[in-house]
Amino acid sequence: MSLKLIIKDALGIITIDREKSLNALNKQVLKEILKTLNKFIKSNDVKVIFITGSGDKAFIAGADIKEMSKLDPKSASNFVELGQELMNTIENSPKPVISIINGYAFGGGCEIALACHIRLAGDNAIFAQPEVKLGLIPGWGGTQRLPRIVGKGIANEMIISGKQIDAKEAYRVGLVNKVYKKETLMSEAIKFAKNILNNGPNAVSKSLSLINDSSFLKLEKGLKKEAKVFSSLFDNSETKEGLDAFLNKRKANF
Ligand code: DAK
Repeated sequence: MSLKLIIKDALGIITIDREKSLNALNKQVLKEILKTLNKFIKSNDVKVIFITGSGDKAFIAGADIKEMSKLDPKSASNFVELGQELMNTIENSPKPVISIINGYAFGGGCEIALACHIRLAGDNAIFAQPEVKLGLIPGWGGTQRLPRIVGKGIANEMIISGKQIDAKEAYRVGLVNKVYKKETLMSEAIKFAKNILNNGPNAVSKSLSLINDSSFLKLEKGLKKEAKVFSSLFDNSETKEGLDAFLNKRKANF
């Protein structure tokens, strides 16, 4: 097993445990993350999911270049499918998936972070899409998700130069939601997650799904869908509980 897993207080934490290779992603790790993610998505004990890397140097230094150097077109296609299935599973997860970026987030590592709903970084985090330096292009969604998050100009710059940006710059361009001191990153991330855990899980899940839809739906269609989902909530016990709790000045029991 290349992962360390913890479930505590409704938080499922996936830690990639390949510190010596800076948590680089080989086929085995991709399969294990995908399997765990699907397990956490089904589990009643998990409401928010974290993905992070072990050690204090790297989140994920990209795809495992040693393994990748042996790929041929057929095995490369297999590798891309597995990677894209993982990124899509993260992005479409009905439970929030948050990347806790504790160091280098390069190539496929940056792409995992991009697929997550929220990115929290330590002040030592460094981001890059350096594939062009290897004669490659981002293959797990970097060319599609990065411009949607930071805009085309910054995405063009990062992808065709392969340059590194630090946590401060990543925050400035909107690549990460928050930057914390590296020593307090995990404790701050847990506090951050508690704000989500207190809310109605169905409302959280429906919101994530509609926000995802906004990437490809025309505004008019997106608004219609939002109105439909909004109305459907009035048949839902979670919504009734939330409204009743407010009116009776008590904490909602979701
Ligand atoms: N893969 C394998 N091993 C890696 C690695 C990686 N990506 N990154 C680092 N390591 C290993 C190093 O080889 C070294 O191992 P030993 O020599 O000790 O055995 C160990 O981790 C420590 O690394 P360094 O000695 O280099 O540490 P430094 O602090 O000096 O430098 C660094 C840290 C992150 C700046 C440097 O390690 C670095 O530049 N690493 C490579 C980063 C990189 O280029 N990552 C992007 C990879 S490309 C695909 C779709 C997507 C992708 C692939 C295929 N399909 C469509 C098929 C994704 C591609 C990528 O992610």
